[in-house]
Amino acid sequence: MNKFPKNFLWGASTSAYQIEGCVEEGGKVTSTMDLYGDKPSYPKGITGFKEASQHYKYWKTDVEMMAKMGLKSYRFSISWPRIIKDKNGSVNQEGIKYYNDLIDELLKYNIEPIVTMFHFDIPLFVMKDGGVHDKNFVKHFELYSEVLLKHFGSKINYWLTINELNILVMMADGFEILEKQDLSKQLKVLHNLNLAQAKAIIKCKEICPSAKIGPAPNIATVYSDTCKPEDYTAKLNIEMIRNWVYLDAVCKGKYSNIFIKFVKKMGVDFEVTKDDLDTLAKGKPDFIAFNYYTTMTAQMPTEESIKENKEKFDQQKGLVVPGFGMATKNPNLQKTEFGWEIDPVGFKNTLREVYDRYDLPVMITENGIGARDELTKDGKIHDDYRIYYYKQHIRQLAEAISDGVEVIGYMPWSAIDLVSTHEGISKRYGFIYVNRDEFDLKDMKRIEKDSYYWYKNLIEVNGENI
Ligand code: BGP
Repeated sequence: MNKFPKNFLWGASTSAYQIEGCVEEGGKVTSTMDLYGDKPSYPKGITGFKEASQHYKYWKTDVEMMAKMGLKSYRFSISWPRIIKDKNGSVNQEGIKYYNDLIDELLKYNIEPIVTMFHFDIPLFVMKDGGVHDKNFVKHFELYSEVLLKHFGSKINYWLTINELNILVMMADGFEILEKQDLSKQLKVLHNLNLAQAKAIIKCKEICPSAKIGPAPNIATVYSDTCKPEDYTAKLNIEMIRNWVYLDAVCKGKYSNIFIKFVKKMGVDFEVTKDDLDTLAKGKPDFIAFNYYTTMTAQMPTEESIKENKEKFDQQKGLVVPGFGMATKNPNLQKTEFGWEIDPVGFKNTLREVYDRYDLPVMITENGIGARDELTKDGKIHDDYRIYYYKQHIRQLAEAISDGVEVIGYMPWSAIDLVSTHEGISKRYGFIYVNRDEFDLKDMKRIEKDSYYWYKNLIEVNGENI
């Protein structure tokens, strides 16, 4: 029996601000992520994103190495601030040329380019024009998506709208979108991002009718900490605000009644007009892409458990809403050295839940393990823990497919080493090592890790050896 479909898109992922560097080159304007690393609140002792892996300079070498690894697809993001120069929508031709060349190079090697329109990096001119909670945001994003579709549409079969829309909303302060957590503004961010996404989907259907387009949130099955009914309520609450609100908006074209009531009970206005609902209803996706790293476990918090909870909030942990739900530890799971729980069976379950709920094909656009890889004296990187992580997850992916989930492709994080969203370059994810440290750029040499050769073999036999 074949474990994976014949044209399964084995691939790998990156994002522009984490890999490109060279932020002053190519007519790029400043983005929120360029400044993120300079913020007083940014963790000390780790690099920001200005140099990253200098993929802007080494893209040809990188693509050649990806081709030698046998990748069938490559998921990357286009940097909005490399494409649009100002609030009037002037287009930066250098940026257009850069991505056209990159796409052509991928096609030369028969690698399917899978393009994320927006992965966390917002041009500063958009922020100055009201920011993400302002209606202008939708207009700016619609215009940007139109430019992308017109310039690259003839070569792109799969588009992704917004990376981790849900995480952007939940961590709005962390991503420089809002000064502080503020539910009323976060709801505006949520709704604007949903409208912007719907507009991009509508544009895609108009300009590139044969292309497919989907969202790319970060989705995680949520367990109930115990079989206490209150904990199960917390599970339902947390999964609603962590997963389903976002996918409901794009796939069903509406917000659930329970979510609307929840917002009212919190005493916050959430304005959704008839026109907005029409837009959401027209902007339905062709597939669902999602990023999966781990699951979450929820309990109904008490004053005491909230006080005791020391978890810092990031993409995968630390979510607390008093009287509603709180993420807690799962004693059945091991953790990565950066504290994220490892849950391969949860991967299968998440795939099944998403497919079952929305009845659309799915694509995995991130999955992987961040680790402090070591370059040995003989120039090798023995990342057996990464191979082990992938084996466990790809086995569960095969099981999900055999259970009936329609999966288009698997693009783990990341193709090459890049700067982590908030933990520097020492938290490495790549199949390809980049020889630099937090602040010493060394020679930026690219070196294949053991996992590179392992993944190459797996792709060669279409995953049959898993
Ligand atoms: C996802 C983001 C990626 C990437 C990844 C790993 O949330 O989409 O951009 O950063 O997580 O996370 P981190 O870099 O924090 O380890």
